[in-house]
Amino acid sequence: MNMTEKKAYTDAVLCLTKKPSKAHCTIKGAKSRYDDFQGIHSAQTDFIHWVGHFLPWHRYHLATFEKALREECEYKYGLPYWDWTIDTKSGKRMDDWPVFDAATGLGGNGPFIPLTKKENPFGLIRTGGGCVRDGPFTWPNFVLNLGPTKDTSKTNPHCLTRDFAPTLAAFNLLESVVDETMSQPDFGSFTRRVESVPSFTVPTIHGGGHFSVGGVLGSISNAYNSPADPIFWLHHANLDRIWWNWQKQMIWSRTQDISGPIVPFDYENKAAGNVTLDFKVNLGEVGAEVQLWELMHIQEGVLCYDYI
Ligand SMILES: [Cu+2]
Repeated sequence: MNMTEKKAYTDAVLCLTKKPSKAHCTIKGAKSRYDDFQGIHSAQTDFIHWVGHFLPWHRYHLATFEKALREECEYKYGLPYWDWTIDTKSGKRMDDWPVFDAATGLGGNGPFIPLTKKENPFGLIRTGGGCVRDGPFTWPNFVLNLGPTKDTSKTNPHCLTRDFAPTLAAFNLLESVVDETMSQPDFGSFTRRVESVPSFTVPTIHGGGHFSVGGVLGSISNAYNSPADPIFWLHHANLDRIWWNWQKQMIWSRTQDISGPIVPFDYENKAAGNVTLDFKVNLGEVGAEVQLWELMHIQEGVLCYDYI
């Protein structure tokens, strides 16, 4: 992305935070259009992670967010993605990664807030925790109204927080982890490799992006409200790009390959079955109900975009 495109993206995100919510009948605490997109993720968090439709649901969420940027905020480009392997390879300190630049990126870390052992049970080495201090998304220019709890009926204006954990970036956000993910033979094993296990013991590209930036106290580490951090969209677009790259290796079969549990963590199918192509997902008031087959190809069904 050039400077003009980067500025257009951050301007368009800020614009969405100034437009009134259209989903506040169901997401009662939502004030802005940006809240709508955070709120629908929050409301559905317990049903869209550790399931077969994790990747398609987030693909649909991203495409609908991009549509809002373009149709409601005069954004003329595509949703950007963040290929963190470039940054981990660069050898630069996380604070110096271009994506966090105050002038041309999304701003950097929050100030350090010490935590007790109880408050940081996994003992993560983290370096921030407070409100983001520079860049386009500082308080009160950028206001989040939902969270940090999962109750979307309450309006609670607060700042964006970040809590960089550079050791997690160095452990998870690597080309070798992408390669291992890309080498999975079928969708079931691919998506499990993306989500991996909910701990910090196995490197994973999904959790790696969330927790490297969000540590313990950062907005993007909050499972329900992670879209609060505008870097959420860039991280998930990169995961979606990796899924698409995997699909393109065998385009015909892999755009029809879906599996994984309907019920979170039900990998043994003890509670219910696996999702199939006619499984339905929705974005509530934010986007219509669709079937998974409509989300399998990024230029077919309800989607029309590409990665360059
Ligand atoms: Cu999510």
